[in-house]
Amino acid sequence: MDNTRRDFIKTSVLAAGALTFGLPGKAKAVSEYPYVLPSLLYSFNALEPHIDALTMEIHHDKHHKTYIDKLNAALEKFPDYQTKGLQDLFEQISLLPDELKVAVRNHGGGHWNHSFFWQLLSPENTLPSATLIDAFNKSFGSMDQLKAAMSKSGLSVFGSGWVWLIVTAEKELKIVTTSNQNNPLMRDAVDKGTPILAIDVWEHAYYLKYQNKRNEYLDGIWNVINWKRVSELYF
Ligand code: MN3
Repeated sequence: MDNTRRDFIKTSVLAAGALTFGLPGKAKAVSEYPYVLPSLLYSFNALEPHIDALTMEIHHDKHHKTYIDKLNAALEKFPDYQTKGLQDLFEQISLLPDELKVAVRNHGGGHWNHSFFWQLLSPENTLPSATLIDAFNKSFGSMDQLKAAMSKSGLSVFGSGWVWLIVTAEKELKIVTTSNQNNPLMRDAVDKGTPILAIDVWEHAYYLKYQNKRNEYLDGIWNVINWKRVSELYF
């Protein structure tokens, strides 16, 4: 592939990503049925040494792919729900037929959460916008305190789950956690809101490199957060 073509694809993926997630309040579905695995915007080894290449490869190509395959398989039996976006399905999750409800929660959540997470990582050095830094200062005291509080919350998740930074209905920043592949967009979430940052704290996200030391993974990941993307999601 020549560079022009590669740049075109990269730009298209970025544009699709922007459309996909939109901005708080008007976020759209991650893509449409049948769902497909989104490409990463960086290579598997780009986040070394903080996240190792083999973890990225297995996490993206196997774990994320499996969520998509199982979500598609479940939706195959429910044509009426195939045309709804994933976020619509999250919004009405407790009203869905039982079999679909479980699949949307686990595999739909898995697909959305990972598609979101990949965009929030970058090998490049990025900084939050002045607006976002202001918001961090107001809500948490400083950006360092935001990071420390989010790492601490991530450490507190028992078993598998996620730590999120969300914008609440009151337009406030809040750190929340979810278990498994639940997310703050789901109708029955304890803390609802629009995510602008997420960290996967499932063992599959860090075990090969960090083993039981989730705290070290949660320290290291701050080196590869895509603050430019987080800033775009916040307004
Ligand atoms: Mn994961």
